[in-house]
Amino acid sequence: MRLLHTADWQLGARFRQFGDRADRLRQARLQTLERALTLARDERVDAFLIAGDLFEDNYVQDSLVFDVVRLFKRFSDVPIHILPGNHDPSAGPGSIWLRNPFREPPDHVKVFREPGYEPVNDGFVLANPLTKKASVQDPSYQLGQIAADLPKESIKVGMTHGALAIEGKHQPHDHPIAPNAATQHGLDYLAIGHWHSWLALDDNRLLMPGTPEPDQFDQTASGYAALVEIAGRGEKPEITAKPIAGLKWLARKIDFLESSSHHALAEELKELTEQADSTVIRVVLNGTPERALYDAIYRWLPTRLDWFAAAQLVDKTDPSLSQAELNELTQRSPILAQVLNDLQSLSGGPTEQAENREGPGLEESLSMSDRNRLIKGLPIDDSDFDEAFYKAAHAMLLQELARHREPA
Ligand SMILES: [Mn+2]
Repeated sequence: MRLLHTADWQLGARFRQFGDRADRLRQARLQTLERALTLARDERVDAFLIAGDLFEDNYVQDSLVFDVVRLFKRFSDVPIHILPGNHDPSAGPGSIWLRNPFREPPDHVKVFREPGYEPVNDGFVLANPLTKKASVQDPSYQLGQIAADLPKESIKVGMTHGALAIEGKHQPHDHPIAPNAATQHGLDYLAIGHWHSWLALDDNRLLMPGTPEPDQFDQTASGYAALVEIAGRGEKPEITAKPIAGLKWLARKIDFLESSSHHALAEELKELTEQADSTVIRVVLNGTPERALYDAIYRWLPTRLDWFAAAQLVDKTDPSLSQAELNELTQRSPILAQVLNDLQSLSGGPTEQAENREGPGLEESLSMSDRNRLIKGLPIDDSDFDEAFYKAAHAMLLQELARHREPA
């Protein structure tokens, strides 16, 4: 038996964080679905499995639902088996599977609205759909009961949807599936969906293939469909991860604590030019930039990000302290003034001259030899304490002061 196992397409996902590019991301998912169906046809699989969450929710537009069925109709030689998941459950208001055109789907499209099974080649696909968003029941349990009524010697592939019941990694009401559910219920293979990264368990008899199109920046192991071959009853399934994603999601940052950070990003964005149309990018701005640099970044970066399929600019900067604010702070605290001065001096930068200041005067700056004398004998490994280290410490202290400044 040969299968192409997919899950978690989340068609119609809103992607609100990407503004007017959200539609580009939704379109990409339909294109990937078409690629996956083409792969299924080329590989001559016995069934194309969708193990839950084909749709984002039961409120997606009818036009999308019709587009999907129109696409399926172009692959009438590929048997398609659909399991309602927690995002698109088989019951409840607006259920896609009770709406047209899924109410009466094309002949080669099987929607498991109820628990049941379907003969496939020399075996069976057994399915237990989800009827609601949340449950503490293990949805694989029912598969064991269905399997018990089928011929002992036939290949049995289960299909359901939920979290893997791994200690500390799941919520109890998230349809928890036992990590050894396939062997426990006498299944040759258990095709599930729910989490968005590839995860195989139970001696490769249980697989969560992850979402075929990434939808997070920190996601690892998404963007695959699983080609599964089962030679016979009891044989170990042979699983191949087939990359099918159309878009790559990259997270980058500018850290204003590092003076060359924005140059490095500019360079990297240039190198990505050719892939920009197939890349979703997020740039996070961190640290306390000087006003002029900050403004310069905003004149350049948003336009540059427009080249990408979709982009997100996340500004986590703290505006830096003005000189007046800094004077005010250091005059109130001579110790703070001294620390800033010492850090500045140790980083090789110019220090404030005591005579130029009002209020309590500064002592002379700490020199490297003073510093060495002070920390001698302390259990400190100072091999990394170079000028750059003190420069960063100085910048971090200013940043902290800016973050905690009193509101004007
Ligand atoms: Mn799910």
